[in-house]
Amino acid sequence: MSTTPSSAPATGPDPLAGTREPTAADLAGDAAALAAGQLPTAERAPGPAVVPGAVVATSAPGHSATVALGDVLPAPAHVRPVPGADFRLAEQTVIHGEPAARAAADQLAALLRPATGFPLPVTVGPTGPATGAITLALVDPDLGPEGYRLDIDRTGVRLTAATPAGLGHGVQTLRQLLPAAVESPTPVAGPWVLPGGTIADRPRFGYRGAMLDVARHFFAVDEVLRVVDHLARYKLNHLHLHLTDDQGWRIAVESWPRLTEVGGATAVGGGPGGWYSRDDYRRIVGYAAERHVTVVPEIDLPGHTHAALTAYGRLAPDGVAPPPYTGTEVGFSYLDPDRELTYSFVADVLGEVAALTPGPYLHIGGDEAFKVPADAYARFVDRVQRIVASTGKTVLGWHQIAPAPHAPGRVLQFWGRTADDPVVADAVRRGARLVMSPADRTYLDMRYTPDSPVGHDWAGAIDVRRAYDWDPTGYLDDVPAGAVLGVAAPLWTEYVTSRAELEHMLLPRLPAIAELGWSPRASHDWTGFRRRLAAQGPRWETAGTGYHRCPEVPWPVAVVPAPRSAGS
Ligand code: TNX
Repeated sequence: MSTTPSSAPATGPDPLAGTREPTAADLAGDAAALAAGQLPTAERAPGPAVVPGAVVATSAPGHSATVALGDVLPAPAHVRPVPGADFRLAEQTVIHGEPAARAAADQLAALLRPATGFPLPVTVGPTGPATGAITLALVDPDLGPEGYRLDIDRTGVRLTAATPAGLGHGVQTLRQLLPAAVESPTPVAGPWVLPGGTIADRPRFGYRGAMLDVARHFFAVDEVLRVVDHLARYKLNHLHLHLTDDQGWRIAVESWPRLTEVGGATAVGGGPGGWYSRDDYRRIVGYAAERHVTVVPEIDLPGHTHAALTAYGRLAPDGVAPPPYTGTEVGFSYLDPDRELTYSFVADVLGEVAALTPGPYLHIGGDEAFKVPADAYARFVDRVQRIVASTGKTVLGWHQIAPAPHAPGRVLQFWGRTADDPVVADAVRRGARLVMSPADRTYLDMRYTPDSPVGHDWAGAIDVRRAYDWDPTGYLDDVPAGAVLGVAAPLWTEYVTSRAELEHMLLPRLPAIAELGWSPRASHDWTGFRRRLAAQGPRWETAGTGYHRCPEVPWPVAVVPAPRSAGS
């Protein structure tokens, strides 16, 4: 097998030689979709968007060329293709893992079985078959807590990492190295060829995430799990859940039951709302953890608390419970920072949420508390930061918490739009670190273009190139690169009401953020990214995932894989 020392130069997307450019037919297909003037089928209809009989090309067995080794999104750090060393998955292929790699081996088998129809038995033990196997092993190849290495040759595939998370990311790479038909929920014809060579990969940043606002509109557990799947596919490792806001309180708190019973009963526009029981939340957290995604729960304080006040009038500054709020204004509600009841409430809520959350962070919001004077606000944040510390968690908050005193480890989520933010720079000098979510680049609730059917526009339109073409460590002045923990893309849901709309807003911008978070800066390249992104379209369509077929990406014409026949 070839070797790639971890010191090999970052080749980024350059080794993508051999991948096809869009053909005239592809571009004609795009034009036709755009001329239709509305969301293409893939965006409107969750569920398999490409079905036999649809107006798309049908492939014979041998449905597509082998994927090039570097055609992975996010772009891997080191790629060394070896021509002629492809491995072909077959009926007899075995997936073998040492005991600690069992979960990743099972996950890989579960991803590959539906489309291939192969049994892909998982065997566990110290050493696997010498040939014809995909072998997963936990070794220490100096690839860090999330890195992995993949060696593919004619005799087999070897995936190694130092941690289960690294193996999980390697599994996602293997999935992308197979043809798009691998996303089919039912067996389709092969061949199932993995390109030969070596990938040695690790992330640029440790925090790569997305936020889902389940407060403005509620999303059921299954919808959240689908979002986790989208994150895991692109190696994003944090799901921030915005659990509370003026329009709804979505997480059960046993010591304050009316928060959900009353505060969870509505949503923007007056819909029925909804909330997660403790078991629902545990299910989300557990499903995410299996995919190496850490859930970051946000309880937005002291503003954005109207739903809590509807449930418990005694928390309201005037002691009177207001009626529910179903509009989209911000900044009018607050908990009184000068009352002790406020802090016993906050301690109860944060204590329960911390106990349910295995991850290290508690997000305390802190944005848009316009009615609270600056000095009272800073005192409030200081005290809440101490409450978070007493739960054993680390504070994350929107960057408005910057003026408060430093708390050990605290992280500010920057959602501003200007490079010059002396208050944030000062907080960084006092020890804070940053997650970058600049609104004009990462806000997935913004429209793609001014005439998009869904979304806000206060931070401008964000097309996929705008989401991609910036640098998380280059955005803010006077902040050292080492203070940036990573990047995250918030999806606020004032105007997002369904799974179809969620996926329309997430895809294809989420992979742009994922690549900023994972890939080496030296590999940043719009042309290569857009070509690799285009190749995700057929994958989403085959998997029944909606996405926005934005015009700046050369989406290929959808291809229906032929059903599997005996021996294919
Ligand atoms: C600002 S960004 C907010 C949210 C809104 C969002 C809409 C932030 C921390 N606060 O309350 O939903 O704009 O884009």
